[in-house]
Amino acid sequence: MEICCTNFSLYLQLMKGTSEKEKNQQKSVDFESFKNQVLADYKLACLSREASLLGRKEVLTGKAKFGIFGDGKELAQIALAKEFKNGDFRSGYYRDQTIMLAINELTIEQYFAGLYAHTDVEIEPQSAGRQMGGHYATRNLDSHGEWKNLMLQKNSSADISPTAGQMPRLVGLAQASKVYRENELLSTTEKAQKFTDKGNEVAFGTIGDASTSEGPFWESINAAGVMQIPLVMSVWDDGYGISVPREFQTTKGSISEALAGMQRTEDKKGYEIFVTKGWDYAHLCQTYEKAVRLAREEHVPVLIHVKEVNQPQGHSTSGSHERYKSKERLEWEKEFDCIAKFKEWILSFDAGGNKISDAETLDNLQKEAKAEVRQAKNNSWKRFTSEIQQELTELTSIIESAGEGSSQKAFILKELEILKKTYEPIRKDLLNTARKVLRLMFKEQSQKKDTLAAWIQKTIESSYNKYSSHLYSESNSAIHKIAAIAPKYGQEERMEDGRIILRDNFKAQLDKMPELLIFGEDAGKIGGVNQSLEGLQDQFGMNRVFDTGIRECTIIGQGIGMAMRGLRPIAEIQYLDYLLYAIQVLSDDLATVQYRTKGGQKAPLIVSTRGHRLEGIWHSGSPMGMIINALRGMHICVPRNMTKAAGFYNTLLEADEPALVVEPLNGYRTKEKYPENIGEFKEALGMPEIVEEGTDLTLVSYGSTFNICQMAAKPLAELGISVELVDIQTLIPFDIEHAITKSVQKTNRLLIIDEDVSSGATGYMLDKIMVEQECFYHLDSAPHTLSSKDHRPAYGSDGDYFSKPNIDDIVEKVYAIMSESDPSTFPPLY
Ligand SMILES: Cc1ncc(C[n+]2csc(CCOP(=O)(O)OP(=O)(O)O)c2C)c(N)n1
Ligand SMILES: [Mg+2]
Repeated sequence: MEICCTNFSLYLQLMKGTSEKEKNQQKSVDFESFKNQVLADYKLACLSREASLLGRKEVLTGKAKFGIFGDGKELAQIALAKEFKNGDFRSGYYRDQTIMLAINELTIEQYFAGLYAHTDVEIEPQSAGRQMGGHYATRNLDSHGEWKNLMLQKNSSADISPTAGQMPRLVGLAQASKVYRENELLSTTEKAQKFTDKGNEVAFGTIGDASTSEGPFWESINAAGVMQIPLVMSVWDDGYGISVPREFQTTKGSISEALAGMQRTEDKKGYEIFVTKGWDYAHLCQTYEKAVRLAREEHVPVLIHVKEVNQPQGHSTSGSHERYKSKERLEWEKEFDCIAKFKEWILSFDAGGNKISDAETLDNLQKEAKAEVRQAKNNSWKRFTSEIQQELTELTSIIESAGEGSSQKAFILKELEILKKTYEPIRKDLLNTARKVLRLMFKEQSQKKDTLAAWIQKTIESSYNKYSSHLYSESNSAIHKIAAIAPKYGQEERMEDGRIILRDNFKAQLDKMPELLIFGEDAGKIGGVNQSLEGLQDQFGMNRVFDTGIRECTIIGQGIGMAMRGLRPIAEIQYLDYLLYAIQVLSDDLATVQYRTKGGQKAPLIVSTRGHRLEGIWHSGSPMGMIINALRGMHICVPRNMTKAAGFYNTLLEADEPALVVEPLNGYRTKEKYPENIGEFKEALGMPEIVEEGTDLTLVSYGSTFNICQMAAKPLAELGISVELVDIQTLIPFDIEHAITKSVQKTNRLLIIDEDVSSGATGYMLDKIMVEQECFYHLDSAPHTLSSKDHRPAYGSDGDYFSKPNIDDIVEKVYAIMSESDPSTFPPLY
């Protein structure tokens, strides 16, 4: 189905004979291949349309859950796909089935497998049934989680459902081309050959007209205009966002008019803005050819506002568009249906007697398309159901056999009958019946019952791979496979500010890894607000260490997109408090990349930020509970000093997983021992450190608060209390080897302290320790937590003292626990 036709739009012009010179060239053009190309496009448009029509039926008859289709957008997408080359990337949304079909990265069978949620990745390669239909992706990793050669295929980053959620990542995908083009040392490395041909790749973005209202759209468009990166942005403008019309969405009711100020001029860089119509084949082809050439060759971002697009079946399978579109609009949509218009154009085409086709041929192509789609759908359904049928046959015989000799036989067979009568049963129906039958037999003991129980367990276990694998990397570069290396210290003890250790470590890594980039607000010229990147831009250049605008969401997007193209970005968010501007993209996009593709894509982005104690409501937050709950799928490191932080960066740079490192804000000017093996030592994740041994109570904490807990150890010792200090070091993964419970086995008391709100990260830790580690067996006192006040921290040192756990609070909390269990030794203080 692939379309390859160079100079296609020029050809159209030539055939129309718009100038004398062109007329003369006309003869040299092969009309036959042009004609075949147009007919192939027509057939593809029909195939895609039939898939939409039949897709809707599959949902309405209950075989698929939900459908959202690309009908009405076929022609524009065919024009776009003509310009899509190997190595290019798409970052789009649920209307793009025709692009995916045209670039040969989706078959009609796969499209239906997606609708049915087929869990076999070979059959449903977009997401192995994890995402609803209409969410597309290519397989960019091999079965071991290693990069394929992305220059040998056309690539699509994996779609997400939040509207405009594709935008931040798009910026990074396009920026990668610029990074590769401007850094020859990098683009000529062997590794880079899998990702680039000197930065000639284009990133294609698509979005609906209404979703341009979202903040990430504007932020991304501005960032791409500032950076001048090869981004080709298509807006499919059908005039509605579900039912809300364009006039409620966009200033002047037109995205190209609203963005007109971004149009580049002779002396100012900006966008090249194109306007075209979704039903005008010739103009669409000409527009895309021009626009993509500009982006590819000159790295000018372009916007293509595709107007007069329609949606013949309405928004999705939930509801009909008759509810909100006027009669006139609905009639217009019929008249200006892009396939009907394409047909008219083909039939009226006449270049000096050369015609493309007649009505009968086109009707036949349409009929062929219909038959092919129906056949593909049937094949897909058969494959989907045959697996479950096999499981059903197996279960039926197990249940029948279990029923024999059971006192509950009549009830068991009744359950089986209900299952057998279920129309198109799914796994849930099978398991539901099996588990009910097992419960019916709860008082019996027989081998047949055991066989049933074993079947249930086996089926649940195998569902892990189907529905729950790949939340984290399963490749050889997974975090847990990276061996730790301790920092080494020489004879002479050298003490340095924490920031120097970080800086020198980044320097060593930048030296080693040409694909490493570090960027963020103030990260470039001044070397970071805390000087932890001091001098690195001078040394490594503006392409490796650079400033960005103040736009956290797209800083993360830059990181995601570049990480998907083989680069190793460290994206800096200036303060932890401002991570909230990026939490949506981190949570919805970055944290789900591996999971939503079942290991088909990865984005090993490291997000670096600094947080915890400083001053004022928005410079001292520590909302770790929110972060860990939003970012499952990422690793979260909370080092207590900069040597630890550097150790985490070194581990993460060897791994292929996304992670967040929260540097302790008050640690940049604190003296630390300077390791000799800078850039080499690596900290293991999920391994708490027992920093001080003790016997009376296990005190668990992390980050800046840990340092305060350490200060509390001395006054506690003076009170006769010996605490065992445990730094958890990473919140995700959390204490893999249950070091905390091992400590409590000795002390029998537990206190967890941090500076999040109550029941935030302390609630998470308590659950892990009590429920997962079953620590309660070893406790002689109730487990306790100590966290900050539930309001944001007040400004100033007194604000800090009264908002967050301070040394006195910690000492007294530990004392109170001891006093409760031994009041004669530790009489109450108050
Ligand atoms: C952040 C977010 N808000 C709301 C939705 C629900 N939603 C899904 S599609 C849609 C309308 C999008 O319209 P448009 O961008 O014009 O695309 P179209 O469907 O018309 O192609 C809405 C509101 C969503 N998916 N994500
Ligand atoms: Mg729309």
